[in-house]
Amino acid sequence: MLGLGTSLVGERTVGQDFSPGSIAGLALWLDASDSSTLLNAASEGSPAAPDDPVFRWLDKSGNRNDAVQTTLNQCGLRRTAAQHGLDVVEFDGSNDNMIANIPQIAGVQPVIFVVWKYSAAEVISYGALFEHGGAGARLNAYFVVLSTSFDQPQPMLFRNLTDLSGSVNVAPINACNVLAYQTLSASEDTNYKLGGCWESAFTMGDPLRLSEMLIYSAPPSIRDVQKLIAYLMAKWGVSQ
Ligand SMILES: [Ca+2]
Repeated sequence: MLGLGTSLVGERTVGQDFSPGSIAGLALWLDASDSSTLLNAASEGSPAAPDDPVFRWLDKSGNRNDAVQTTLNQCGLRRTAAQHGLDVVEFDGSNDNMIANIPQIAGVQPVIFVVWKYSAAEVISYGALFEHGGAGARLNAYFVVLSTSFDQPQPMLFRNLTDLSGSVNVAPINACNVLAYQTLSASEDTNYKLGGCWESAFTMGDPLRLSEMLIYSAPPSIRDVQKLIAYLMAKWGVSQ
């Protein structure tokens, strides 16, 4: 673990030409503000029109770890100018989801940055903005929070952190959040399901919006984590 606290979000100064790709280890970069990456066919196709389903979300890391959904009614929708003037992908909280496969690197605990917004005060049962799959991984996905733009527990982000069995308060409602996590298991981090749980019996319950997601297979330095959080907060109009 990096052992970082919430204080590291205090640094906001990042050059406008900063790119997450300038920091080593970037394995996945999903950026909803780039409409050229939200495609209307699983086999790639063309950029999705406003409010249309997104079948493939192109990975901008250069690793081709695209997130994909092949079933029409399980696709998230492209929502334009939805957050700080930028597009987002909206998942319905029912059955929408996309899956991105990140090649596992032995012994490495990935660091994840995510910008998201949820529209309800609580999440039902095993809600999860994303979780990872694989043998045994569905039962326990352990993460540690490196930084958050607010001080609230985030069980909705990952399934079953601590045997969740009822509704969980996820206030504040409709606030855009920037979070950084490091996984505690290096052996189960391969398949990331964005926007929903693996088990269809468990749902988010209400729509959620995903703005940007970064996964680093090589944990960035504390300094670079600060840069990344500052970049995401400025870009998506998130204040402390
Ligand atoms: Ca749906």
